[in-house]
Amino acid sequence: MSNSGNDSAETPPEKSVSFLGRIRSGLRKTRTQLAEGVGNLLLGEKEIGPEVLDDLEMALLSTDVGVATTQGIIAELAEKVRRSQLADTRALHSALSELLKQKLIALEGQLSVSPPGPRVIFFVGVNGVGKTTTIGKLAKKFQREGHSVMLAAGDTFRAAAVEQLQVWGDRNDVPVVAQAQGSDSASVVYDAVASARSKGVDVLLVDTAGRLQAKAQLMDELAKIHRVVKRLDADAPHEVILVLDAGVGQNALSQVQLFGEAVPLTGLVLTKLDGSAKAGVVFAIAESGLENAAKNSDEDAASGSLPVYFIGVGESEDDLRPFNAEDFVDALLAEETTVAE
Ligand SMILES: Nc1nc2c(ncn2[C@@H]2O[C@H](COP(=O)(O)OP(=O)(O)O)[C@@H](O)[C@H]2O)c(=O)[nH]1
Ligand SMILES: [Mg+2]
Repeated sequence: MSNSGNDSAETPPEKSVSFLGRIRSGLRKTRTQLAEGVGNLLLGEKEIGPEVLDDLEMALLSTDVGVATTQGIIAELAEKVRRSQLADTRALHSALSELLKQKLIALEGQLSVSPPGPRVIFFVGVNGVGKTTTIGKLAKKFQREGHSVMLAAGDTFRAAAVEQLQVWGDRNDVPVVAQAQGSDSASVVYDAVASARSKGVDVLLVDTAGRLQAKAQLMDELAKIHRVVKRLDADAPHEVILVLDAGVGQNALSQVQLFGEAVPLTGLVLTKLDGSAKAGVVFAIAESGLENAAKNSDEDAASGSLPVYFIGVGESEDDLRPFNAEDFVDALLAEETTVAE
């Protein structure tokens, strides 16, 4: 965990209510999708009939939890039922909640930006998933926490992409290193790392292009940026974060595979959960046992899993939330009546 004292100091008790409220409203579509199988578990303390687990199975599958994970969960619950460990549907609901939380614990992780800086953080991913938006949200968050931030406009393919970052940087007083559209993005990023080092910036957030149509070229470009940055700092990039749009469901796994072949991924951000009923993909990500490229070999890593650092549950700045297994599952399984929207 981070040792910056700010975090806890600025967390008034009521914040946790709105904090959960936002995640809950962000996961509404998936919760509704699940409700057919899960919701009726809570309609009183009913006996567990044979159709209950079938409905639950269908509900999990329909939110992209994935076949293997779903079957594992159903089998474990069925076993508890067989051993008469679950008195009624409400007990089944708690057991389900526990199981789901256990599955997601390994995905929790804290994005560290502690000194010595600059921490160089790459954002990669397909066009339109939310890379630039996420960079903007995180830049503000880091600033609020007292860190100096710089941005690198590494998506040089579209003029609009460079402008989007520059305009955003101007408005928020965050320096942006950019060159004209079409310039070599590795050279933009190299300049940015050099500048961040000379200015003693704490965090450098690097935007990159995501044209999947030009796949080979895109992957070469990412690999090149990665290589070039190492000439200035052998430890950089300190993080390579793949941004995924939750709306693609299980397809997210092939994007992890694809980008992971070009650059060693150290974390994920899952955006647009609010627009999707497929939030179950988080379980598929956990199940697939994706490894954190930075933690394969060494140190204190309790879990070598690729962490989900943040989830996006809406367009506003407050809608980018650290991923927490307990909050996430509670929001997914919450009773609709208790949910403040
Ligand atoms: N609803 C919703 N929209 C999001 C979220 N994250 C990003 N977006 C939107 O997705 C669109 C594409 O984002 P952008 O950052 O430009 O994607 P990029 O091409 O990967 O840089 C923008 O309209 C964002 O506002 C989210 O968590 N929820
Ligand atoms: Mg962008």
